[in-house]
Amino acid sequence: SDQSLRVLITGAAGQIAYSLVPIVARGDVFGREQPVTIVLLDIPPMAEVLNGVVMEIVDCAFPLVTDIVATTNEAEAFTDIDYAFLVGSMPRKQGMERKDLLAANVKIFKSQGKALADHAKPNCRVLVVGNPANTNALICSKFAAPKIPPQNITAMTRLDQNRAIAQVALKAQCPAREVKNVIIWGNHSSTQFPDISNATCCGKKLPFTGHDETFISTIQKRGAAVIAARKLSSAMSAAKAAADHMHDWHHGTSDMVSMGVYSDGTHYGAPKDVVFSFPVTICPKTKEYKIVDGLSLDDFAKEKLVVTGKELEEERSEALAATEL
Ligand code: NAX
Repeated sequence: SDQSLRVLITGAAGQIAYSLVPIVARGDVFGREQPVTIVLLDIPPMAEVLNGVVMEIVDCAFPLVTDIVATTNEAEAFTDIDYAFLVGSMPRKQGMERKDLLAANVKIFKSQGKALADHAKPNCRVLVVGNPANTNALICSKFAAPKIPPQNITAMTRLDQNRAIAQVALKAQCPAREVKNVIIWGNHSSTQFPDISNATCCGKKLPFTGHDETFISTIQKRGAAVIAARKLSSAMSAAKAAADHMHDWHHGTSDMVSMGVYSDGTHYGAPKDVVFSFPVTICPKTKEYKIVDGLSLDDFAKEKLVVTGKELEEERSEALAATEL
């Protein structure tokens, strides 16, 4: 169908993609009436696994899936796409330094940024999930520009937001849907600042607002806790969060949601030219997000934003060196 949206998922043979594909294919992201063409990209050693994933998607007989394209060729994968979930990245290998991992991954996003510029639709919207997500998104945007504006390339902090909402809901003994205005600031890393000082539950201020280091570190370390228990990193919850992020970007939302977005240096003292997680709202008509301004930050919060901003600047200089920018 002509109106089918072309949706790319990279890392398609991996575990997050395995949970994400059915959410997209059922219509939970782009709508129950919206046909989709699912485009899957992974690397050549994963071609056989990828083929198995395609067999399963076929076997689901999803009514909304117009076509399935599976490839290990970047140019083919990025051609004419409307939306991209960039999930694929290199996992940390034994003995690998954090720095080496960053260098390896930003090179993937340099190449995919170029592929976006060369092949994607100019109004394509991109969510980077693969870590280091914020810095990968920054590098991707530099190589996708000027054809794709940096505003169209975002990084995922929605899993952190959902984790924070869930913890608040547990503590307040209310349903998660009643918890609003939880904010994730900064980097998707252990320096992120999950901020509940503006949060509400059932329209009322929380009974336990204020900054709580135990809560903050629970959110910061939740990913590690899942790995320790499951022996695998978060996948179901990561896929759900990626779907939430794209759903809200596509449909708009008046709720405050957190997204890693290109920072122009004019909001909350966050550094310029990094991808920083801010609270945003999204206009349902234009599908453009707007950073929520005017929230007050106390000294504790300001200090947290400085720390996570500095980390993003450090990652940026390593990434620029690794991609020869
Ligand atoms: P998996 O290792 O299961 O899958 C990753 C897949 O990506 C593999 O099949 C691999 O072959 C593929 N891949 C590698 N290089 C590629 C390339 N250049 N092009 C296309 N595909 C490529 O990892 P999974 O558990 O699915 O996690 C994927 C990424 O998400 C990781 O980087 C992970 O750190 C990150 N996460 C980010 C989160 C966030 O909140 N932003 C949370 C969840 C997750 O940890």
